[in-house]
Amino acid sequence: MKSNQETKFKNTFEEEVYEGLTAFPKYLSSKYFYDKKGDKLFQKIMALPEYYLTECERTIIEENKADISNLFSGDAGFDLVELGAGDGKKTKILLQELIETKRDFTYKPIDISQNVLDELEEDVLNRWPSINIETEQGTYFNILKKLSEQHKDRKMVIVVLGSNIGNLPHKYAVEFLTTIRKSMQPEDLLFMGFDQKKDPQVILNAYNDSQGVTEEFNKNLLSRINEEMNANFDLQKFNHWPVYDPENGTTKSFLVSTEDQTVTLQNLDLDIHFSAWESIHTEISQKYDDVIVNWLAQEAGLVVEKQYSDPKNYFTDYIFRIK
Ligand code: AVJ
Repeated sequence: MKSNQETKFKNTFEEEVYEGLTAFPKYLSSKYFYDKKGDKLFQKIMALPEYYLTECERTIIEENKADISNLFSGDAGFDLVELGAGDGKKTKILLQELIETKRDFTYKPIDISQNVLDELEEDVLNRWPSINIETEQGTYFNILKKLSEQHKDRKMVIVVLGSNIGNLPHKYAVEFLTTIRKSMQPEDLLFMGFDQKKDPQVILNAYNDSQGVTEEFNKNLLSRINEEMNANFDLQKFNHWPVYDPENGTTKSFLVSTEDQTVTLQNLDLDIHFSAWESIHTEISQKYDDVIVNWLAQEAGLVVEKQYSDPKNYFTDYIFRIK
């Protein structure tokens, strides 16, 4: 981007909205779902019966917590670094186990939302007043950079739950895993959740729930642009439309313009035209199998040491080490 153009944007959100809405085909990044309202909507999604991911991973952790905390702990203390901690619902099962078995560890939850971190810290300290907890606000990328620069005298276990990696196309997933690997030493572990390929109908239902919460979540991107860029998107004139391709395991979510319309983004001094039935691509939620996960790991210099699945094999948590 040219520097004279750069000055017209207040932040990267504005810049990326400009880029995405002036591109063909149009797109917006799913990382902007998560403002205060988006955080709340995502928590509602995690509680939906159709959004099986959360319950599957909760079961996996519940059933294997003793084994997992043994692997995490080894003989000495460790730092438990959680990327994208959210409300920590599933992590708290592990924390409970680690505390009951008197392990020496520091919980370091990291999230992009300070809001979410404040609530998590308060809740964790209420439950376990003597726990060592150090929260940190930031993007995955900045935090990982910091982690790898920091001198390490302690084992580190990095946890990424919920198939958050699924928002990244494989190329960026490999970059993400490579950045994590660079911050790891031989005894360190990475514990990461990957949603698995399954009956396409089950997947579609998870991204098109009957209560319309996911629709609201997707459209919240447009609300945010309305609020933060003084725009006039009419949310009723866009349809929420997720699709799943069983060949490559990619779920793609779109917002589809139901009519020919022009939207004005005042702060960007920008008019965007939509033809009837033109789309905005807003998210990918990649689904995996063991072959893909092993390939991603291999590309990033990691190896799978152990894996855990739920009884239906909907979801798998993998433990990786550096190769
Ligand atoms: C937080 C990225 C794992 O893709 O399943 C939920 C976000 N999007 N419903 C996912 C989401 C629509 C979620 N991740």
